[in-house]
Amino acid sequence: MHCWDPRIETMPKEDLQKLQYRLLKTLVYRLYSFSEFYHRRMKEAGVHPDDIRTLSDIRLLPFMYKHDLRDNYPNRIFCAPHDEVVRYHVSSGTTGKPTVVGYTRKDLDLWTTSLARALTSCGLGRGDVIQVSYGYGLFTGGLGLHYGAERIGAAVLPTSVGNTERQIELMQDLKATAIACTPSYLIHIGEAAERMGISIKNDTDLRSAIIGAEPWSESMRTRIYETMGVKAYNIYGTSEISGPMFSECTAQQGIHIWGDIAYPEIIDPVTGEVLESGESGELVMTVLQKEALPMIRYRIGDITRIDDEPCACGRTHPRIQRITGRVDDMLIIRGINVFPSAVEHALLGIPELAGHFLIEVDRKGSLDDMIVRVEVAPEAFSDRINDLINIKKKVEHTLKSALNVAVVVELAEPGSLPRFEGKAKRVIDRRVI
Ligand code: ADP
Ligand code: K
Ligand code: ZN
Repeated sequence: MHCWDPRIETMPKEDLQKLQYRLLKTLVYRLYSFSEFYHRRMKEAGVHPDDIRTLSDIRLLPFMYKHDLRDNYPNRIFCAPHDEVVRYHVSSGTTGKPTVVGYTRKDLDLWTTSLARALTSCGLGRGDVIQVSYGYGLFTGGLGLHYGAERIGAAVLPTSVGNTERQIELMQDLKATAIACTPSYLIHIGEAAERMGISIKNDTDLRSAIIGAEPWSESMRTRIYETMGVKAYNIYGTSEISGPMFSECTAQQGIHIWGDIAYPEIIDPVTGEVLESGESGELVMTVLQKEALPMIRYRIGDITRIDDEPCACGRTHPRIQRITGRVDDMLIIRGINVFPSAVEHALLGIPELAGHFLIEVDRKGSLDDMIVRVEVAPEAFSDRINDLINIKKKVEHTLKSALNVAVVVELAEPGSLPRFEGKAKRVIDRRVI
């Protein structure tokens, strides 16, 4: 086994837990003293830093939610002085307002360190050429993987998403050995290569793929290996904890969560009770050393379980298993998080619409397609095709800028979409992964 930081990665469990306790204690004291937000939260929950006497006392601390970030838009929850923040990322919003995350130098360094360990654990290092085909920009995927790959001494090919044929040419010309992207984009690249008469398996040096940002399955792993000759590794993270941070190792038996960086818990999403190790529930993360935007017991909303047994690779840090679902209605479209409530919010601002809508998600070929059917208001409905085309364009434009993902809009006649008496069922997801 080759580790990025053997001392930390193979540290005895008891030592790791002691380290986690020390980091937690420091974090809680710091936030209680310096963050108005956390101070108030802890007071409301009736907990004082002195009450944290063991690692499992973490469960005395209150949860944090995505809406805590939105409610404090853009950065009122930040805990570092303004001039110590050196990077922002922004993820798509739920009710109009996006969530902004920020990093100090140390935060960026820890994020990169986390990815350096992860990429090394997938067998990558010096001499590898890693094509980063995650989006660069406000999304955390591109820049995150970029710096992680540089840190381990690999060469980075920063292609970002799109322009697929050129990606394939560059992959061949520069002999990329690994690619980081969403699983659906990887399959799309495989299909595009086939159309170009190029076999990824035989005509390129690509051997590994670091894929995540959306759910995928063991059968996709097999399909990717059989059709492209590429070993796929699962990578996981969310912008609130920094971005993509943790991945599988070569043993491929779950995603190692570096214990000195984050402390994962699994809770019952209804009662908030912490579940026994091995039970499936909602993942809650505490990022132990973050400065600009510390997250304590952040309710990510993903469903998984923790495996604390020793890993075949020799690393001692716990693993989470594949994400099996979400506790909320968040959809992931081409790696981008989309909340139906954000669609609703955006549509409300368009006077030509009646407020009824239906989201249909499908996978055409390998990429997700999202169709939003909207009902035109009776007074705006017209026989003139031009009027309707204009409404459609306006809705598409509004949704694209609200959600950061291209959406096909189909207009429906007044009164034609389903009405609901109870809870509206506004999403039909036909994707099978
Ligand atoms: P990212 O940059 O990782 O996409 P976001 O904050 O935009 O960060 O999205 C995070 C969400 O994406 C997670 O809460 C989860 O629902 C989903 N996600 C990320 N990685 C995976 C993965 N490997 N498997 C399943 N879902 C994932
Ligand atoms: K995502
Ligand atoms: Zn392992």
